[in-house]
Amino acid sequence: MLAKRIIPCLDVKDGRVVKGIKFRNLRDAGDPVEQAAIYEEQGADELVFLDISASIDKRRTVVELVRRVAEVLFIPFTVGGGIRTVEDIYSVLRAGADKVSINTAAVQSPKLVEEASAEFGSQCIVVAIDAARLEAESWEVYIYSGTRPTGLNAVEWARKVEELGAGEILLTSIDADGTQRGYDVELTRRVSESVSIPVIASGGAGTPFHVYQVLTEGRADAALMASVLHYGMFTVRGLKKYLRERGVPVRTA
Ligand code: 0VR
Repeated sequence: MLAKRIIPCLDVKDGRVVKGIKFRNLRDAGDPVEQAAIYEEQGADELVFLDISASIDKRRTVVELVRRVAEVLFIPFTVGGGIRTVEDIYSVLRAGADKVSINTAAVQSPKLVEEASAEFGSQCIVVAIDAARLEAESWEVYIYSGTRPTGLNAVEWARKVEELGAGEILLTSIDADGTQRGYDVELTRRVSESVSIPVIASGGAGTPFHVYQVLTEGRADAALMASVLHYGMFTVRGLKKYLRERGVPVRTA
C-alpha cells in the first residue's frame, strides 16, 4: 500500500504567506522560505506553493521566490498560480519545482493539460480543482481564485482532466477552506472514486481527526493543509504519529 502524504500549503501573495477563510479576508502567515524549511524539518512529504493572486493579476508566478524556496527543500515541491503556457511551466521547473499545478488555465484551455503532460510527463502535471457545493451531491468548479463559477461539475471535470493527462488532482473545497471545521469528505470521496490518479484533499483541516477522516472515509491519497500548521495547532510530526497509531500508513521523517 502507498503511504498517505501530508502536504503543507503556502498560499503566497505579494511575497508573503497568507491565509484566509473561504478564499477571502487574507491575513499574513509568515515568510515562504522560512515556513518551507520548518515544514520540511517537521517531516512533510511534499510542499505546495500557490501564488494565489497570479491569475487575477495576470502575472506570471513569482519565479524568483520559487527559486529561493526550492533551494531550502529536498522534498517534492509543487508550484501553482498563474501557469498559463508550456513556457510558464518551463520557467517554474527550471527554478526548482518538481510539479506544477494548473487551475484556471486548465478550464480555459484544456489542451494545455494535454500538451504539458506530453511534454513533461503526467507525473509533474497537477490539476487543481476549486469546488463549491451547489446542492446535495453536486459541486461546481470555480476559477480565478474562487471568484468565477464555470458551470462545470467537479466530479465530471476531475474525470476529464485525468483523460487529458493530469497526473494528480489537488481538490479544494471552497466552502471548507480555512474554516478548520473539517474537509468536505463527501466531495473528496466522490472524486477519488471517480478517477484512478491520486487525489490531494484540501480545505478545512482543523484537527488530526479531520485528516484521518479524509484519508480513510474520503479516500484521499494525500491531505493538504494550511491554517492549522501556520497557526501552530499541530505539527506535521505530531499529525503523522496520530495517523500511524490509527493504522494509516505514513512515511516517517
Ligand atoms: P486550510 O483549510 O487552511 O487547511 O487551507 C487549505 C487550502 O484550501 C488553502 O491553503 C488554499 O490552497 C486555498 N486556496 C486560493 C486559495 C485561497 C485563497 C485564494 C485563492 C486558490 O485559488 O486556491
